[in-house]
Amino acid sequence: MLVQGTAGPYSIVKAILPVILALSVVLHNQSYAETDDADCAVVLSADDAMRFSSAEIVAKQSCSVISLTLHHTGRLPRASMGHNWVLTKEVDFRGVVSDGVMAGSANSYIAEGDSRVVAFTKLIGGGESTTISFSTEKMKASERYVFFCSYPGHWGIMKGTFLLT
Ligand SMILES: [Cu+2]
Repeated sequence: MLVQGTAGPYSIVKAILPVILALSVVLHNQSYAETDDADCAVVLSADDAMRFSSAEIVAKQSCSVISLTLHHTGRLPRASMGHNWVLTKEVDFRGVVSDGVMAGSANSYIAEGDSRVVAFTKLIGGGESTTISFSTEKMKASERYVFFCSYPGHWGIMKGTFLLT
């Protein structure tokens, strides 16, 4: 080892490295959800401040079916602060959103039979939860997927990336 003593730049890096690593783990955990090894399940929440609890979901390719649960932890009703969870390819996002607005609240803001939609939950209000299961058979690890809430205007903020790894 060439570096000796404790005052060199190398030592400083070495000293703060655990702090950097610990911090990155903390930050990571705040915006990240992944499928559980045992049951390929993802649990996500959304609140009255129009936020999903995760900005990124990582799912294992080995999961042929994924279960997704959305909890609305807020108090506002479905009509004014409804949330759902919709999964599409990133390229399809805009089209699905604008057709969803036309489809209206009764259809959870998803156009009926929209084949661009990989999976979606119904629209729920504060205090409610919903769970869906969907197949990953037609999904590709090379494709870019996004998830979002299709309630009008929410998708500007309530949007994240979905990775298959
Ligand atoms: Cu929403």
